[in-house]
Amino acid sequence: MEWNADRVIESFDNAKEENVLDRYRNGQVVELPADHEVWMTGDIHDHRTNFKKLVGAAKLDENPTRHLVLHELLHGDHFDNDGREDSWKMLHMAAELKCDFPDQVHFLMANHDLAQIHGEGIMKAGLSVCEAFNKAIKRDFPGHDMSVQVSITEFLLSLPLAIRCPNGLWFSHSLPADDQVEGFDYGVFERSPLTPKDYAKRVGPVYQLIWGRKYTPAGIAKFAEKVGASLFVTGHQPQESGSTSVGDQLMIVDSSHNQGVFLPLSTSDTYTVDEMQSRLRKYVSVDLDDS
Ligand SMILES: [Mn+2]
Repeated sequence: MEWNADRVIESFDNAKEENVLDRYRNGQVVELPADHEVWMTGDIHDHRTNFKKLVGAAKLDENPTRHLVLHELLHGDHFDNDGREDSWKMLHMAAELKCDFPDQVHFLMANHDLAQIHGEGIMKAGLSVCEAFNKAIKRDFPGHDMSVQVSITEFLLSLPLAIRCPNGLWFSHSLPADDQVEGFDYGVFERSPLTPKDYAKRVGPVYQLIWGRKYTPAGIAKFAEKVGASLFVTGHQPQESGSTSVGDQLMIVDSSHNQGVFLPLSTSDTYTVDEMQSRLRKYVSVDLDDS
């Protein structure tokens, strides 16, 4: 397939604008209105079937008060024989979806986005996932790869950090580790624009939020108090069965494989973790024909 660099760049630029101008965005947080519906997902990692099922089942055009939360779309396993990985296409589909439904599609920044922005970091099977990603852009946009890469970087930099709902629900890619909750720079959620210091490895609040892994119910409770939330849904930690809960305030969901799940919720009802558990939907239960 022949790709037109100008058109792809235009999509990323427009989606970036929509992210920045999101009518529900306040600083780095998207604040969803009451009595709406929100479908929280886990990391997608270029799982194209799950993405198609999700978008098909959501029927955003027929459900104007339904929101879709997307994160960590890039870096999957569609490699060609030369090690080029083309999840830029997934990102592009998501960017176009944001342009089509700017008030209903919302992103969360994830650690793979940050790695791609910095062009470094994550290795998979001895290969740099960022390099493999850039190599596919070079393959698909000969002579224009740098400008496509820049538009992707700018799009990724425009992603908000968190989404919150009137019922105390909070969505982010991950949460800060226990030992970072106390010293965490909570001002990052109101700050705009963010600075390189915010993204800094290990010490920046963006990094700490989206890379965090070691948290316990006690640390989560403290973070909840700090941000005024009561219940969290995140991704980031792979879940073979699709999901897991941590204590009574956190559900982790994964959308990157066949047993993956997503979580339809109301922005106003209150839930326990068990109630959220019972609302999980497996992608295998969704017919592709729904789309
Ligand atoms: Mn992650």
